[in-house]
Amino acid sequence: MPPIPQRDTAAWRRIDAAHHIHPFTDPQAMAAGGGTRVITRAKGVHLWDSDGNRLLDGLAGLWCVALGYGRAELAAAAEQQLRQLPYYGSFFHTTTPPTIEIARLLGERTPPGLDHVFFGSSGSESNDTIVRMIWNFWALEGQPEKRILLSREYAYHGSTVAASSLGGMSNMHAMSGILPGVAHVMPPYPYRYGQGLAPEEFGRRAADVLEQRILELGPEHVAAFFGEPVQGAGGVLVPPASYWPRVQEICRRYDVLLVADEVITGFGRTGRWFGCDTYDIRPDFMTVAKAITSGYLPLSAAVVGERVATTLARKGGRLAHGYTYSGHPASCAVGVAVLRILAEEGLVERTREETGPYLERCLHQAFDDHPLVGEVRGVGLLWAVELVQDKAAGKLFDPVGEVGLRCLAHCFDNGLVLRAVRDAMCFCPPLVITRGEIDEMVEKARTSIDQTARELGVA
Ligand code: PXG
Repeated sequence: MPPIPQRDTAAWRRIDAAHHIHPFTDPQAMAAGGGTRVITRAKGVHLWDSDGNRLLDGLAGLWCVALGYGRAELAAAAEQQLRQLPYYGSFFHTTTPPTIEIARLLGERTPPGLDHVFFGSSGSESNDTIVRMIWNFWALEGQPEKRILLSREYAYHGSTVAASSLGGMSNMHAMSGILPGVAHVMPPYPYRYGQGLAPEEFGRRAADVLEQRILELGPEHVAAFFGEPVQGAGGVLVPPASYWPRVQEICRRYDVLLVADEVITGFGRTGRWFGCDTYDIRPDFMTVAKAITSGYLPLSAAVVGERVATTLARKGGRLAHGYTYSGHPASCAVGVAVLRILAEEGLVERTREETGPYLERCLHQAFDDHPLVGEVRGVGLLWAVELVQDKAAGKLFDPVGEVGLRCLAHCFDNGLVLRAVRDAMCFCPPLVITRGEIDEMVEKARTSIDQTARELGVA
């Protein structure tokens, strides 16, 4: 076969349009917008596309490239492992050294009592793993009728059948329906649900909605509650301090297992190793992925707490579950290197004490008084600036989402990648971002939001 000839951007776009089905993309809108953007290289917090444009990546890829691009240590860890043992699985009593090593490191880093891990290649897979383990657990405990799974509106837990059902994205449910026995409750999102209430009061009410739903369904039927410590893809929904303690109390009261989906919040993003540390959550399971390898190779884990792990080990017999790539040695080797670098470079502490607070100050300074901005919210290096129709009344745009997309287009034109969730402009830069780069990011966001405001005639 002759080698594929070097393509120019127009050729790439043509071929891509003909053959590549993109996730979460409307092909007609993509064509109307000039076709796909071809990213060809990256270094640190910057990307370059095939037209030579330089972009600051304010979203760390898809919320994952915590250590930034071009880390030679990560490439070296992958290469070394690929040369020594590129693949072996963990079915049928086998494993590999990096798989063992990262299992140990995860046990050490995660909150006490979460010491057992089952590997996958994506957050979606790990959430599906957890669903199967939950159903299995309750059956082994003699309560097979405990099957209902609760989660929240605007949650994102992935795109597999169970994960997309758990997610609270109505467009995803519209595409293919959801599993029976999954129900969604109100998230702690005051702009949509809590007008006029003080944050802490609203946080308590949001938790109480969970309790009401458990009582309606019957606690004997409710198996688990899934929640991201901070809802990421739902628009960086930061819970009031009153929310998680009450949710945990409710889950305990009705013996509902608690799953903390840390796919975005894990590995320093909120300024502690896990969102569970920031919000003092002691879950029965944790889902981790994304930053565990800084996105360099696919890896995820279902972290299983003592109670479930003990039952599965004592009564479960042969676990009938697994993926070819569970515990993939090259992914695990990169994961081990990521965890080492996060610790050696003090990136978790730096996020908590330096870069996180600096970004917070910069965003408040730039946007608190901006007429288009209703709220600046976030924690660590995970932030959102929500654009609203009426700042004084706290009123969202109707229809929601168009202004966010318009602003996002300006961001790209100004050399900045963000994520628009409805009309919330979301920031999740690599944890290695410097103060100077934060200045660049916020300045570009400000220019883009100003342009959007001018077009809408907002002074
Ligand atoms: N849980 C959470 C909290 C996530 O954010 C998943 C699970 C699923 O992980 P996988 O690896 O199966 O994608 C995610 C993923 C976006 C965006 O644009 C968000 C995610 C993935 C891709 C895009 O907001 N979150």
